[in-house]
Amino acid sequence: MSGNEGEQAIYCTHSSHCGGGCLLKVYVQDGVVTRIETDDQAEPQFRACARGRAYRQRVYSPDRLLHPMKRVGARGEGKFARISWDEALETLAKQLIRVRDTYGAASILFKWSGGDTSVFHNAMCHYRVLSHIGGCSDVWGTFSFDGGLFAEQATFGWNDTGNTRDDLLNSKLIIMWGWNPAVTIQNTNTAWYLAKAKEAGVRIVAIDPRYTESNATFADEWIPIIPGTDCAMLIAMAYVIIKGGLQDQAFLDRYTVGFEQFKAYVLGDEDGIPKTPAWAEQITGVPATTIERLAREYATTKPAALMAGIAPGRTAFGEQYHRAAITLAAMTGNIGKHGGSSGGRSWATAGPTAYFRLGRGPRAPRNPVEAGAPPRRNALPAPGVAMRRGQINTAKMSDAILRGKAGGYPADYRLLYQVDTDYPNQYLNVNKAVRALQSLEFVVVFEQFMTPGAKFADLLMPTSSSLEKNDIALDGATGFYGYMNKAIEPLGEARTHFQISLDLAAKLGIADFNDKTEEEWLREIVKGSPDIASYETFKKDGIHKLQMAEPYVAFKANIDDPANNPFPTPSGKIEIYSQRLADMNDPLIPPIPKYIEAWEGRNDPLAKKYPLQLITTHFTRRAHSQYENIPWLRELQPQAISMNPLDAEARGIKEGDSVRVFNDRGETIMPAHVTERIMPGVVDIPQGAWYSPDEKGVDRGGCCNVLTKDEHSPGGAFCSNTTLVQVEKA
Ligand SMILES: Nc1nc2c(c(=O)[nH]1)N[C@H]1C(S)=C(S)[C@@H](COP(=O)(O)OP(=O)(O)OC[C@H]3O[C@@H](n4cnc5c(=O)[nH]c(N)nc54)[C@H](O)[C@@H]3O)O[C@H]1N2
Ligand SMILES: Nc1nc2c(c(=O)[nH]1)N[C@H]1C(S)=C(S)[C@@H](COP(=O)(O)OP(=O)(O)OC[C@H]3O[C@@H](n4cnc5c(=O)[nH]c(N)nc54)[C@H](O)[C@@H]3O)O[C@H]1N2
Ligand SMILES: [Mo]
Repeated sequence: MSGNEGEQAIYCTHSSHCGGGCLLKVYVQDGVVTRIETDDQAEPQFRACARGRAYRQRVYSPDRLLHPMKRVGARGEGKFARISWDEALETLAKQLIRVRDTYGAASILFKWSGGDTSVFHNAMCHYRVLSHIGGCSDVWGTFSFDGGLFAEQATFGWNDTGNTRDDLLNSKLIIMWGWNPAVTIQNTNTAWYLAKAKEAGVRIVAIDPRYTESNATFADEWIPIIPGTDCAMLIAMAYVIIKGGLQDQAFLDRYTVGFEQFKAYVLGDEDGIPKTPAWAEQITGVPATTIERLAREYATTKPAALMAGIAPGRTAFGEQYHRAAITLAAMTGNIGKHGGSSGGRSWATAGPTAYFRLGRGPRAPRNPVEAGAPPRRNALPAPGVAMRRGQINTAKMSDAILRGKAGGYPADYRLLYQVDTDYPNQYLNVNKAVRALQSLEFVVVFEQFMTPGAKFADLLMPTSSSLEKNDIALDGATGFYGYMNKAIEPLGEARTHFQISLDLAAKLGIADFNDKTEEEWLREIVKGSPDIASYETFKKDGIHKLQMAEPYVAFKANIDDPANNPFPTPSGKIEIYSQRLADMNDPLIPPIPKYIEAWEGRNDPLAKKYPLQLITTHFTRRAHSQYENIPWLRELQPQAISMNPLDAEARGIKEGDSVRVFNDRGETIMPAHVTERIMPGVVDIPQGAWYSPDEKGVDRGGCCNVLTKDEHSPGGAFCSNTTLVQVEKA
């Protein structure tokens, strides 16, 4: 559509912690966004989903925070009074210095997350300020895929394990293992390539407790599986392959170490238990015949892409599932080949040689608090150094705040500096997180809305939306750089993260904090890219799509020319057996992938009291908790708990009934969605709904995290899919 008179169209790449990046065509008249369309440039187009198209309602939402505010009621009550930026920054500066001088810089706890997933205006702006004044305690462990990162580091020594998605068209068989990219965006256009693969006749098999939109649209076969047991199925597939002599022995001999030890475990030589399909059927609920058939199919169809989703890795022993998936990919010789897959995370960087080549942004001194910290017990040396920083795992943040040094943590935490994240809403065990928040001396939150987390702030700082700043974003199924053009001025007194960092640095009297404007920094960053010829063209088009001669395939160089490209592991090979893991001497981190039964699984004694397994999936209309308050998006789907008719009938529950979902950690009330699209014994609450406790402390907002356990796997995975609950009619 062309613009109306006086209306200007601006291309703005958009990326709000949603797993993708897309191009918005934003129409602006007299400084106001009038409507939003999407990519109408050359193919491949990076078209927006419902959230991007609804972004106008986010910008102009009546609950946008437009001014700094200070708390006037009790903490968590949500009563605030407007203050000036000057007072807000002065208060923050004083609190930071007070806490640092009284307790030490380690008592300042810095927690950040996605926000707008862009390279410049992000939480690092704040981190730089804190690093200048003595540092802060940081938190390690991504929410998303630490089980996968750990497994990749152990096995490949490297985390860029993904291919560009156009390579799916070279596959003969795609296994979507706990992967739902039609809904949970993992690089914009992934579902488009799956659709093209489907059209081209590629066979697609889905393994998931739910019959998802992706399964319904793309899969030829759906195999339901008991959550948290995927590793057992993969190991039984290895059994079938070994017994049938179907493994690619030449590949294993040339590129891997430790297959023999794994084989001994699989065949039962090690522990007397052969890991047969019948053994796995008891654990996974998947018929032995199905496991046998899929194993043979995967081993004999070449090339085949085992797309190991990250949700099965967010479980009690998530890294074992990822290690097993990589091992199967090696056994079938699918690593480093077109149409194959490394078996690493379904959502991993396809690069860095393919994209992400940008220049340097602002620098900061190393955070003095974490600089001298001892390495974590289960940290492996790997390029993902950022993942190693910090001494508290994300899953343990509430515990660390509540127990501090007495609980074995490195410090007592007094001040929480919260950027681009929704603590407590997105964190395991919300009721514990609330107790942790109440125990702190000071909480500052940088927010756009009065979220569940914002309500607990002592000081609330309004941040600008995606359309109110210039920045650069990435995240396509094939490579692109996106320019996030500033379409309008920040609403009210909202400020960008960069601007806030400059203002705070000035208040704290930090000399030489910055010497460039936003524009100068972005030019500097682009200038460092060998891919982008002209900053002006990039900015005008809002996107620079990379033209590649062929799809990018992870580890292709290591496989094509191993002599010159050893894997960055101690042995230089793919480590099915990892000596580094053996050296950890922890039975829960075995040197070869093993099935370890989860706590809060079906055989846990707790299952008598709480017999349903809860999974907490990512939702179409939200990016985590973001967009929950957008009316156009709320119209799309109700927040509800999905349950199988067998489980519903046994409890007298009908579609739409209000139900209580509870365990010893908490309770939430929401409507039931009774559907055969989820297997019996499993319930699903889409994550991200806003925690809204009633006067009795029962959540009425549909927030799954009042139920989840604040625990991580031995390798660091956030265990948001390992939880037992009971459901009753409310
Ligand atoms: N629309 C939307 N897209 C998003 C996001 C969002 O919030 N909304 N968030 C983004 C981010 S940051 C992330 S980390 C990713 C998350 O991406 P994922 O983790 O892949 O997303 P989920 O929806 O949690 O899970 C994917 C599928 O795994 C299944 N599953 C759950 N547990 C198990 C299990 O134990 N075994 C098996 N086999 N399957 C299981 C679920 O039923 C679901 O269909 O998505 C990104 N994309
Ligand atoms: N039970 C359960 N819990 C989960 C998950 C799960 O699957 N199950 N998934 C986990 C995963 S994978 C993730 S990644 C986390 C996500 O957890 P978070 O990253 O904490 O979740 P978001 O909802 O993205 O929160 C970002 C917050 O930052 C605010 N914000 C402030 N400034 C800005 C800005 O400049 N831009 C933007 N865009 N936002 C800003 C937003 O308004 C929003 O409230 O949740 C985790 N929690
Ligand atoms: Mo995530």
